[in-house]
Amino acid sequence: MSIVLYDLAGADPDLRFSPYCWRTRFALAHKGLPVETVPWRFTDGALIAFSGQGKVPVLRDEETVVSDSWAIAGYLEDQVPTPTLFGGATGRAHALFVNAWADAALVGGIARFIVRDLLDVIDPKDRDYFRTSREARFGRSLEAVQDGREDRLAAFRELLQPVRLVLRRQQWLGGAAPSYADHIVAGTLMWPRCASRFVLLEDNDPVAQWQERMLDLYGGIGRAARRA
Ligand SMILES: N[C@@H](CCC(=O)N[C@@H](CS)C(=O)NCC(=O)O)C(=O)O
Repeated sequence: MSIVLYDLAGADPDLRFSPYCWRTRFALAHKGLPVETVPWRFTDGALIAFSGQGKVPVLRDEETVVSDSWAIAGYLEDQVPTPTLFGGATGRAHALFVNAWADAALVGGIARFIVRDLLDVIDPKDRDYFRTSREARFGRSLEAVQDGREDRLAAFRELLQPVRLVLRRQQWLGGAAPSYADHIVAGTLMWPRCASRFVLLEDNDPVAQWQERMLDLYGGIGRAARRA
C-alpha cells in the first residue's frame, strides 16, 4: 500500500488537530502502515475535489480514494486484517456505536470549550469561513459559545463517565489491547490537546491516565504531535 492522507492543518503546517484525522492516524499506526500526510486547510476544497466531497480525512491508496474516518477504518481493516482494529464483525458493530457516540456527544461537547481557540490556530485564510460557518451552526458568536467554560467543566467530565467505568475494569476500550474504539476517543481528545491550551481533564482522572498511555502508543505519535 502507498498511503497519502489529507489532514487538517493550522497556520503552522505541522499543527494537526482534526479529531477525525487523528482517528485515522492512530488506525494507520496500529496497522504499522506508513503514511505521507498532506496539510489541508478548510478553504482548500479543490485539493480534495477528487474525493467527491469536502471534508478530511481523505485517504488515497494508489487508485483507491476513501473519505470519512469510519469508512477509512473499515477499508484499512479489510485490506490489512492484522493487527485487527475491531476484532471481528461484532467488535466492528460495537466500534460503530463508539464512533456515533463520539460524533454526537464528544465532538459537540468539546467544541463548546475550544471553538474560539481554534480561530487562533487555523490558517488566516480560513478565518472568515470558519467564523461564519461555525457561528451559523451555533447560532451565536464563537466568543459567546466558549464563554463561561470553566463553569461547564464538571458537566463535560460527567459526559465521559461511561469511558471511565470501562477503564476501571480494563486497560483499553478494546479490552486487553487497544482497538479502534480507543483510536476514536483518543483521536477526538487530540483535538483539544493540539488546538487549545484549555485543560479539560484532571490529571488523576482515569480517562486522562488512559490518554497518557494512548499518547505513548505507536512510537509516541500522539505525544510528539505539535501543540498550540
Ligand atoms: N464524518 C466525518 C467528519 C469529517 C469532518 O467533519 N472533518 C472536518 C475537519 S475536523 C472537515 O473537514 N470540515 C470541513 C468543513 O467544515 O468545511 C469523518 O468521520 O471523517
